[in-house]
Amino acid sequence: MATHRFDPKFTDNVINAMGPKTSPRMRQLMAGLIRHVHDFARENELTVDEWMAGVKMLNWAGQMSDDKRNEGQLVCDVIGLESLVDEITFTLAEEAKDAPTATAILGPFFRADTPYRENGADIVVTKPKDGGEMAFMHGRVFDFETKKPLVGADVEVWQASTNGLYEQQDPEQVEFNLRGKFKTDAEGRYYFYCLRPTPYPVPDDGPAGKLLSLMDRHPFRPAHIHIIATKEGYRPLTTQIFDRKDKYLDNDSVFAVKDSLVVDFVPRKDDPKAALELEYDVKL
Ligand code: MBD
Ligand code: FE
Repeated sequence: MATHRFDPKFTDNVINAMGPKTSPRMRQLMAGLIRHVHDFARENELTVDEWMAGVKMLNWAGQMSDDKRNEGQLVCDVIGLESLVDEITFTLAEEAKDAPTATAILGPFFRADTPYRENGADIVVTKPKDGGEMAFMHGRVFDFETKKPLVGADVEVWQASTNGLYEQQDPEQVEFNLRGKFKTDAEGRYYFYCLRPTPYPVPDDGPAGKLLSLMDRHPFRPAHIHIIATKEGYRPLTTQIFDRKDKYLDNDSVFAVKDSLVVDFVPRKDDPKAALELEYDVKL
């Protein structure tokens, strides 16, 4: 009696309702998703109120999102999903021992329309009110197998200001502040001025922040600079680099830190524009 209260056959029925025109990948993904979500509900004896709270959170995330804010992605980030997908992708791609530069997640503040700047440019167009620390960032892009420098590769970077806000979140910053796209020169070099990045909280006024507080977690990310490096004929690289001195390296709210992506800012001499320097080579 009552054996069908949590009968897993119900789950099979739902999965088997898919028709023959579904693609094999869609069938696999939806079958897995339905199975795990049903198991989650059964294992936890999910209540109607708890399920509806989840639905409300999804709707809230959708309502908050526009071209300046991607709350659905941020919710995935705080439960580690974007970092897990990144790890799966990188691990599957990493055949060789001397691998290309490690990947990290894109995050919600990338802008596809970032303009090119000349090497040597200063991406700090709106100076932070508290000054911030200026750094000269430079390096080369290499082919990881041949070790040859790549000429004409694109290196795109973006970072938050010292108030913890990316340009599109902050009416005080000019458009594309702290963003730039650079082409490597004849020696494969890129170089520009930026800020030493500072730790900051992910936006916590929406469902992602609500989830963090319900899980008794802080919203902080360690100081980082985002990088996308591309060159025709190579797998595009999306990554982030992290300041070794940051106190949140071991507890990033979105779980993106990898050891090989931790870098050292060092003192720079005889440059009136920057007292710090960061050398970072990218291997594609
Ligand atoms: C960020 O700045 C970020 O880089 C990621 C991955 C998630 C939230 C805020
Ligand atoms: Fe970021």
